[in-house]
Amino acid sequence: MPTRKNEAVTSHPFGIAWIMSEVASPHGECHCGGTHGQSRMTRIGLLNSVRRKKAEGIDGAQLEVVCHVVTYTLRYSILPSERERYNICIHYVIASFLGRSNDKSRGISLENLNYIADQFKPGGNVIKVKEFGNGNINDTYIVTLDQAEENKFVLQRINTHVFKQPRLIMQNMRTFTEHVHQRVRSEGRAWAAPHVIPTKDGQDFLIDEDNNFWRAISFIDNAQSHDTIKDLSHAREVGHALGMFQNLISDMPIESLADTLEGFHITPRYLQNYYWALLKNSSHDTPEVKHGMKFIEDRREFAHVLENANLPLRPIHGDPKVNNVMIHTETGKAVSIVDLDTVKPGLVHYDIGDCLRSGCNPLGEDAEDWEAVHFDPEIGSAILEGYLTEARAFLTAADYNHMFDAIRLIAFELGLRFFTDHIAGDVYFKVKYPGHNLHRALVQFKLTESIEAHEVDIRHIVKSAVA
Ligand code: GN1
Ligand code: MG
Repeated sequence: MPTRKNEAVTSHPFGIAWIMSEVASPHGECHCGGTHGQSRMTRIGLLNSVRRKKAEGIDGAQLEVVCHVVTYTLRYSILPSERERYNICIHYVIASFLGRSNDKSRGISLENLNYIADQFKPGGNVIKVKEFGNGNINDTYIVTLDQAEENKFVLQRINTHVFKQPRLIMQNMRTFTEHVHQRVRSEGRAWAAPHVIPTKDGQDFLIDEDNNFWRAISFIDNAQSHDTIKDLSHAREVGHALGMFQNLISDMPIESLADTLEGFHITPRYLQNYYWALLKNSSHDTPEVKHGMKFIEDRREFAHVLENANLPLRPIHGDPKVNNVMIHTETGKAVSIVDLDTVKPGLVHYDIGDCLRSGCNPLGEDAEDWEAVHFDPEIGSAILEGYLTEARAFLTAADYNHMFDAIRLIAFELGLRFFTDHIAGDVYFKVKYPGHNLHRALVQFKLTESIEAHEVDIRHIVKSAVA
């Protein structure tokens, strides 16, 4: 009798048969950089692992990782030797079967998670803790309680390699929430701001015995987010949400917010980190890496455009990508922007650029075919229209002059960040397969190219949205 998990494997849209045919396909061999015989070794090794582990039971998500690994090794000749490619493949496959990857995010037992969730529960008993969302930095879980009201909350383990002073995040969250609750009350808006749920002994966070930093925040009911824009009305709502968010915090003194992540969105700093990473790590001679290096070199001067523009520091969100905007499930209206770890002083242009680079890329950050990635000006126009209904209240003429630069820069910057992390050995962003960061970088570079090609349109869109 097959186990339930084995059934999931065979009925998975990719399926074992798919992997086998993909691995055996001639296009794979000509891109893999090895000889026929060597490719077979990779193939046989992988399939043996898959078969061995299949007998133990694997699920669809794990199989997806396998697919990524297989297609990666065939598509990119990034690793210097066939033997190395083989070893890394096997490492990732096995790690994914065991429920671990190199993302440093796993390894917490369900028992521990339940125990930690229990320390925060605002009432009732914990009945389920489930991984949630697809954040690249922190680990997020949804906790379900056995009570009728407020029966869910969000539990997060903050990545302290990235956020070195997580207490500052909690401090900002308190300041921010108080301010926004007051503003929303006085202006009578339908807007939800997630709040901190304290531990049973009244603390904002919990540090477990392995020194992990945990915090809990309220769950926004009847709302959901999407990874890409669904239609133009969704685009307008995403833009509107960002305008509303920035407007709600526009009167907070920047001194009241701590800098939770030094250097965040300062593109010249990322450029410096990139050169460091190149110096410290060897072997950059694959076609994809060479392409990325040339792409960055050609835009080296441009990296300074916003930092040199004399724009004012204001409170910003820092990460207003499409899937951080919560949309009401019935009305389709935006009701909140979540992920408040990078609410801090910055340039509103970082937010505008981030919202558009994420919203106007219909194929998404993980687009399978990076060469097909493009910027959609129609979506851009709808996002800006929604944004400006709120943001007109606080933007100045100088702000408008740098909108095109912002959109181009943040796409480039994210590509640069992913690329640097690839060169540095995947130390910052979580990855699901070897080469994931390189792939993500190629997606953002392609998007940047498309933004550059649409310069006249985008400048025109900004002008007409402002008029
Ligand atoms: C990271 O973890 P997540 O997905 O919320 C990153 C953002 C990037 C984003 C790209 C603190 O955000 O800057 O735009 O990935 N956050 C941090 O998806 O670096
Ligand atoms: Mg984030």
